[in-house]
Order: sequence, then C-alpha cells, then structure tokens
Amino acid sequence: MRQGTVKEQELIERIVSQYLLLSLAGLAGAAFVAVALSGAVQAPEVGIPVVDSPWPPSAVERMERYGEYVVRIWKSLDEAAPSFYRVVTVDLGDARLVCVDWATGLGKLSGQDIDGSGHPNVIIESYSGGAHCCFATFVYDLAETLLPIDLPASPGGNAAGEFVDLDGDSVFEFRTCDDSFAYDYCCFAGSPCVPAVLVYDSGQRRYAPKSYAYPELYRDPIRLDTEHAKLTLTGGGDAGWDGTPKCDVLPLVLDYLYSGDPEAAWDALETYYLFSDRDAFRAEIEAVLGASPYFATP
Ligand SMILES: [Ca+2]
Ligand SMILES: [Ca+2]
Repeated sequence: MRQGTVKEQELIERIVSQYLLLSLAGLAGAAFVAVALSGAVQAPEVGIPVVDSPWPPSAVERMERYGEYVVRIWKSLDEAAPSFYRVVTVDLGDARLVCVDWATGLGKLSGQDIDGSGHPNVIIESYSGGAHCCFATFVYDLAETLLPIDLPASPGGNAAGEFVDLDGDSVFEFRTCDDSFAYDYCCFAGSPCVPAVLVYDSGQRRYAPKSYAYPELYRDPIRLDTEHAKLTLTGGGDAGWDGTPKCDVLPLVLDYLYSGDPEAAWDALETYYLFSDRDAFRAEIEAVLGASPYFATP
C-alpha cells in the first residue's frame, strides 16, 4: 500500500475506465458486467471498503489529505444506489481507521480544527434514508493518533446539525434541534423540534448539551411559539392524537426549558394548556427530556 498523487491519479483513471467498460458491458450482457465489477472491487492497493451493502462502493468520488491522513468518499456505480449513498474512509498509511457506511459526505468544516486541539478534524455526515430517519454526524480529531469525539445522535433521528462557533472562541459548538417528541402527540410536521446546542468538552472529548448557555437563541422561537400557544385559548389550535392541543403548547414550554427558565416553562403550560391531564403531561415532558442526550439543566 502506498500514498502518492501519481498512484491516486492512476487509480481514478482506472476506475473511470472501468466505469466506461461497465457502461459498454451493459450492452454486452449481465455476465460481462459481473466480471468487470469484480475486477473493480478487487483492486487491492486502493483498499476499496468492504461494507454489507446492496451497492458495494467502487469509485472514489473525492479524496482529501488532512496532514498524514487520507479521507476518501466512495460511491457505488450501481444505478440502483440512492443518490445520497456514500461510504467514507479515513486511512493513515496502510491502516484503515474509519469506515462509515450510509454516509452522505463530509461536513463543510472538515479539515479545519473545530475543537481547538491544533489538529484538523474530519466530520462525516450520514443519513440512512427513509422517511425522516436517521441523521448522524461523526467527528474525529486527526492528531498523532486518530481520536474519536463523542457526539450524541439526534434522539428521534430526524434532525441534522451544524458546527458553528457561537461565542467566537474558535471552538465550534454543534447547533441542532431536539426531536424527542416527534409523533408523540401529533403528526411529524406538527411536532416540536426545539433548538439545541451542544458544546465541546475537551477533557472528556465529547459534545455535551448546554443550550441554557445561549438563551438569546430562544428569543425568536419564544415570541413565535407564544403566538401559537395563544391560539389554544381561542380554539384556534390544532388538535393532536388525543384531541388536545399539546403540540400547540409544547414548543413554547420546551423553548423555556432549553433556555434555562423552567419557571417560565411551567407557567406557560399552566396558562395555555387547560386540560385535566396537565400534570400527567408535565410528567411526560420531564421524563422525555430526562432521557434526551440533547437536554441539560444549568
Ligand atoms: Ca482538532
Ligand atoms: Ca465556541
């Protein structure tokens, strides 16, 4: 196994030529396609990733070098493969250190130092397809050794996220939303996805929830969700699965809880939710948030 621009170029040219061969082979019959495909899959020196997939990756779509590390985005030449389907690998010398199946590609800050370690990071985004499911982001610090960074996945699987430096200290926060209540009380479109911020903990090398440190992010949602909650008092809200307007009130309650103001949250629940199961509703909210990796209290 080697690293080198010339070899890499040869690889790409060879894969392209095999792709052309495959296209021609389509005219010649399925048996010939199978032979050509197995040739592509077996190219040993490039380390084509072996994944349990109906669409084995067979071509390098993009390659990046971050220091000594080589990151490749692989795609399948099978036309039946979903358009977003990729496999991402990270190699150091001859060693394959990371192989993420069902990737969609690299995060836009890949190659930058997002955690302040002094080494670049690689960010791999994945999406498993299907209705609303499932987004995940994988982060590694490319130091002398590759170090995984723990980043909790979307609780309901429906929300992607992005790295943003919210406080200007050159360490990036992860901004996303918490979809823990998706489908709980009403349809997906009506379910809340409250803004959530995870901040980097360099000691633990992990992202941990700390939305309450960014109350300014909740000002606009609180204003909008208050207007929405008010509709319940005039009969203008939408009834959920159980005939109550839980999905009209819950977003506002969550805005306050996430922003670190539980008193305002429970006041809002009392003001806008006038049904007899209010205490049970509150207990459910507290139980769900207690189990959410995206929620924390000050
Ligand atoms: Ca870093
Ligand atoms: Ca920051």
